[in-house]
Amino acid sequence: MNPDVTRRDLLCGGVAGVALAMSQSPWSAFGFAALEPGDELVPFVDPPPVVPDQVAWNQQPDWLTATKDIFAVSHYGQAKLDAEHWKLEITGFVEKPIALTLADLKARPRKEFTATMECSGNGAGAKFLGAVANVRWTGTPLAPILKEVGVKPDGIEVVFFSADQGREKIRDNEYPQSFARSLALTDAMSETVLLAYAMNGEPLTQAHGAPVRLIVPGWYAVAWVKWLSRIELHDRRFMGRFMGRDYVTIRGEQVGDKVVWRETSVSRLNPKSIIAEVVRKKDHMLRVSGAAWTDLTGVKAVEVQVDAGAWMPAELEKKDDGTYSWTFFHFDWKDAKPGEHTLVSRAIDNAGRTQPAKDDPSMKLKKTYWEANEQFPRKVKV
Ligand SMILES: Nc1nc2c(c(=O)[nH]1)N[C@H]1C(S)=C(S)[C@@H](COP(=O)(O)O)O[C@H]1N2
Ligand SMILES: [Mo]
Repeated sequence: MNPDVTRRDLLCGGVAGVALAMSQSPWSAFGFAALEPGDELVPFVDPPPVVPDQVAWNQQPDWLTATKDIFAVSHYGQAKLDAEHWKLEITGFVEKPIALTLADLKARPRKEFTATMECSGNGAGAKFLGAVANVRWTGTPLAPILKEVGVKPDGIEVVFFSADQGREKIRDNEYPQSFARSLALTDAMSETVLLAYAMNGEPLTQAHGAPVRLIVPGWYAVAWVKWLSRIELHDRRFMGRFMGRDYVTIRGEQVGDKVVWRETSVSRLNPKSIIAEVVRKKDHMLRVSGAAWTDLTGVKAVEVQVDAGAWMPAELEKKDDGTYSWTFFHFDWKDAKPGEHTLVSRAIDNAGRTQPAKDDPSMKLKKTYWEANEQFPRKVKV
């Protein structure tokens, strides 16, 4: 079963069986400042196909992604929930199971922050781009609620079930299954995990999980369960389709003359950056700009390489609310010769991880397309 993936309801194509739609280009998600008088956009030679009726990304001046421009992924179609009668059950290995209404959640301490949400398939192919967004989320933290219900000593796994359902074949039988993902209790207790009811200052839209979804900053979006309906505490690991079968990354590591293979469930974001724009400034200098993000350790540096030369430091443009959000960067390219050039960026995070090139062994031995954080070269004609 393929998920529905939409971006402004425009279907563009597919990769590895995943249908995808997106706006004009991945860059539309970013939102850089409008050009100044005298500035000139240097077009990429290798742009993804331009869809004429889309707003150009550089005309979206906001650091946040407008809700209408955010990609949407749903594996079982969209659930339609009645917010009035909706309840969130919290049950399983807890002392006091409860069911919270939307009003109950809104009456609790309110927390708001910006966080980057990326589908772990984003960037895995020429047409699977743009599945990343920077959004202001509002909700209430999960941790105090888990404390109040009293997790029993054996409760080690927090499983989030949603209202959207499909049928899954497991071995030889089919079963109705809700979309579900889990977090280890220690991860779920992080103060950053939110039960969100608003995005960009408005109630969550249906496509993005109304009335309530989970926000897990620093994790790939598959963990950000939409249309939340039940939270269960379990005493063992949860292995549903989206934990144990899909969204599983297979990576090999060369150890001596052997390759050791490991399968892991998609979880924390890997460092990633992308060059989104090249502008010729009035003084003829070329400004190369882009965005970078990673897990909660944060982006430490971004470097830019021209025509496979030395890596050069870019300048980070951190924002005040940037804790969990992407960082913009720019690099001033001073001695560009006329002709075609290849530009590429790489992010380095505070955990010391560097965004790998496509032919880096770590990427070559990654055999599933999730966690596609390889460098993304761009060609420009100067
Ligand atoms: N209930 C539910 N939550 C879900 C999904 C889903 O199919 N059902 N898809 C996940 C995946 S794979 C992604 S990439 C994000 C996408 O969030 P968005 O649609 O708000 O962009 O939602 C996640 N949460
Ligand atoms: Mo995803």
